[in-house]
Amino acid sequence: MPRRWLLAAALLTAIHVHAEDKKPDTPRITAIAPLDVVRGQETTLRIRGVKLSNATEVRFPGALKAELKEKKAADIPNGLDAKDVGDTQLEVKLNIPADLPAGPLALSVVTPDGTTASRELRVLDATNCVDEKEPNGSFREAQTIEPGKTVRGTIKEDKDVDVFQFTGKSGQRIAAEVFAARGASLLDSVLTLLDARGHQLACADDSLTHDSQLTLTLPADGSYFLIVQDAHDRGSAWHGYELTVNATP
Ligand SMILES: [Ca+2]
Ligand SMILES: [Ca+2]
Repeated sequence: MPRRWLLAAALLTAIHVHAEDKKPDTPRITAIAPLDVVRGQETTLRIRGVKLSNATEVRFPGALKAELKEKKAADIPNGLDAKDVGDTQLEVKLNIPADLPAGPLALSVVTPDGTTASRELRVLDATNCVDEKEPNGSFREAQTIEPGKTVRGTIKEDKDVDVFQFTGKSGQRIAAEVFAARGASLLDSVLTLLDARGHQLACADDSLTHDSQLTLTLPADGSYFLIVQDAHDRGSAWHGYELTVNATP
């Protein structure tokens, strides 16, 4: 795929320092995959962090119960440090009730060394979301999406680039947003909007913490591309995101 703009974006990208509180001896959640759950579905969640290997429970509010299936050492994604991203992971199964309200859902992990601070998942409605379909790493393979829906995707490996295509109209106002760093993802997103010929119209990096948000009034009727990538070209199963695109006439 044409990558000239990617090089430019990489050169313009600042190096970020994640200034989190990192007490090494405190149990802590560093990432959850996926970032969201869908109402009415059985879900397998993977939770990674620091000092989770003796976890006894993954705790949700109310009557929601999770079954702890597995505890093991976690692979360290390339270029990342176990002190930052944790070295243990859990797998839990849970059924998401169909009547659970859409929105944030907090969870924490209980261990003999203490309970982690809570992290939030998002509860989505199946009618409003669509899963990313690989391969979607080039303009030719772009995944067609509909404004108004949320795409659940992952920058699954180093240099993974996810390309989405939508049809827009001249004068339409587009608002596109990535949700990742504000949730429990390791992704530091960059979001780029291009026209049908591959010319860059807008690019956003850290709009809402490390998450990207852009708005633009479309200049013409036709196809447009949205590209999600990591600011440091890193990727793993823990680099999940939600991409939401809204269009107003
Ligand atoms: Ca992907
Ligand atoms: Ca970013």
